[in-house]
Amino acid sequence: PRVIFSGIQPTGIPHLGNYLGAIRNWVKLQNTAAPGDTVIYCIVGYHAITLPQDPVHLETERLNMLASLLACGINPKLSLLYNQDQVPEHTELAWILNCITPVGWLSRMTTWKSKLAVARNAGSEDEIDESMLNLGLFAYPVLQAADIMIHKSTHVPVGDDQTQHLELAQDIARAFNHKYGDDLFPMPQQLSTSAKRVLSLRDPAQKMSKSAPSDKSRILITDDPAAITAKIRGAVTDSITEITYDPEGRPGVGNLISVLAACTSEEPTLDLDAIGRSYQGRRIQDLKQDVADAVIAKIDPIRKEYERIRAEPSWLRDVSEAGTVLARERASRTMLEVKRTVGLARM
Ligand code: AQP
Repeated sequence: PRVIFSGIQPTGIPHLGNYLGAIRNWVKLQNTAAPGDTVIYCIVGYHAITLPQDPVHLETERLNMLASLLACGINPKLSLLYNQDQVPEHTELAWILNCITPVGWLSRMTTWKSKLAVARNAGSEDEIDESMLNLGLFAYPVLQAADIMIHKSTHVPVGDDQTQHLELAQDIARAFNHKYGDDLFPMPQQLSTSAKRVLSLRDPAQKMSKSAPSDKSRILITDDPAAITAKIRGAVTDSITEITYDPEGRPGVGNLISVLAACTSEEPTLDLDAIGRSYQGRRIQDLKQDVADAVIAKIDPIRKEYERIRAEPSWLRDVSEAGTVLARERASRTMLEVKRTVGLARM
């Protein structure tokens, strides 16, 4: 049986990229899991604090993310859904893994290298300066490996941007098994989605992101139809009037076509060129209207569900607490084995 695990940071309401690229697939995996499979989704607060967060805001975002995942269709009766920061075994295992992970492995991570580059060239409006390059940010991929390994996960649905981190988790699992001569941890496999990366509506050279400064760059799952229409009408494209699908040369238009396809079908093999051709002779405004309608059809039921769920914080806390209990049971079993293996079990 498979143990499927993935996580998301409580750094803001999920956007269309998080939904189409990750959460929608999580729901599908949950609903198609075989008997005996375990499906685990985790809100990773300890990852969020690797960058500065306002404490009051973070508390709210953790509840918002829980409500968002439930609104998108994660069902706590089918999936183990919980907050990482309520399960101390994650950080306990991370420390032990820190002690077998060469620093060189982490220095090679492209996420770290790009943050380093930004910080070194920091201007006044840059998001990261050198003081933010903390040890937690550097060691983040080890905590991610611990998140996966604490549940002995076998399958991890994450986007291509996470491939390097997942390979690192495999290296760490292998290093642990090798050092202690024990096959305690299975090799976690990446479960990729065929979903195209959703790009920023303001700058198609960037992906859509929770933390980008402009609200207009992303569509949130809580946006109402008027907001969605306005953001898509304002999406940056290019000056060519003809509509063609050329994701490299025309990323703005390509992004609209791929969002249209993703919202109207879950079929991964959908022919995006053909969709582009079907708009021949029509205006970009027509395409944008169709994209807005398709996004609204997908997002609006989720928004309504979110509003209903978010109005019940005590129920949300019950869901999180029930998840915590189950997650701790699993995690403490692994931790006991790990501590026995390492020589830290008894006094
Ligand atoms: N634009 C995107 N298109 C497709 N998938 C995306 N994901 C993120 N952005 C896009 C996928 O969403 C999952 C959860 O992401 P995360 O919260 O762990 O952080 P992230 O990848 O760094 O996403 P954000 O939205 O850009 O958040 P911030 O701004 O907090 O860093 C992942 O599976 C990711 O692949």
